[in-house]
Amino acid sequence: MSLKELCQAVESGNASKAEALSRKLLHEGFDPLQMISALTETMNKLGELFARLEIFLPQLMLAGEALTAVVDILRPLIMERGEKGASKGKVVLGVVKGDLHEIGKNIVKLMLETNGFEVKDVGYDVDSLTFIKEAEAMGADIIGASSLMTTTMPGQKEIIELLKEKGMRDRYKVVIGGAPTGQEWADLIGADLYCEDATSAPRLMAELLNKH
Ligand code: B12
Repeated sequence: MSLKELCQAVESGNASKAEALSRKLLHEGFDPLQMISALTETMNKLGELFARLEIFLPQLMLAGEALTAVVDILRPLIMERGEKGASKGKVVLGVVKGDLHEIGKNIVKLMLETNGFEVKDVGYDVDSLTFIKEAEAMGADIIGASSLMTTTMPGQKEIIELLKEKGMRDRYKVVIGGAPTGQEWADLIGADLYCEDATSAPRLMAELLNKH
């Protein structure tokens, strides 16, 4: 029994096998965050196979569903370990317009909540104005925007531009993430922070808020 088998089960889109294996691994004392990180690599690999037409959409969909099933099993455990106490900050979190990739965003939400942040999940395929309206309604500190496609990355930029237009840029920190994004893109669009993964996000976001 190994992490590799779990990755293979997700890769082949076998959700029930992936669920059973993740339960076993947990039972053996495996770290749930280590599992998520290995499975993220598996999904990146699948993305490459998909781009090379070596696998097709149905396989991506099944793998996505299997990963979601595993995350559902890991969630209570990660939550249990979470910090309790005063809120570290309020975050509006969503996936930008035109983009339906929500697995990463859901993991970020889980990690933020278990590390003392309040999160308003605005879902996926969210237009820029909605991010801002939700941030106003929540009195958020941070707007977190995920994008998984080069074609939807401009949505992150649009949020920042719209904040500027409204004279509200100083009110919220804008944090971006998602596989095709990066520090260079964050600098280019003037985002306050780029996070490569969900594990580092709570610490980096807390640092960002404490800076000011
Ligand atoms: C699974 C998947 C799908 C699933 C999504 C299921 C779901 N419910 O989310 C399905 C099958 C539906 C799908 C559909 C499509 N997909 Co797709 N998909 C993927 C795949 C393989 C994995 C994504 C994933 O879940 N990764 C696992 C998670 C855990 O990682 P993550 O999302 O990167 O998130 C982590 C970090 O990035 C970070 N993070 C992410 N967001 C944020 C936000 C903040 C604020 C912070 C702090 C951190 C953070 O934290 C997360 C956890 O560590 C990627 C490949 C890839 N390299 O990403 C392609 C990929 C994104 N898809 C792609 C494509 C082309 C499509 C389709 C257009 C295919 C089609 N022909 O229909 C559609 C588009 C649908 C749409 N409009 O959005 C391309 C995009 C290419 C591009 N233009 O950039 C990719 C890159 C594959 C490829 N190489 O061709 N897809």
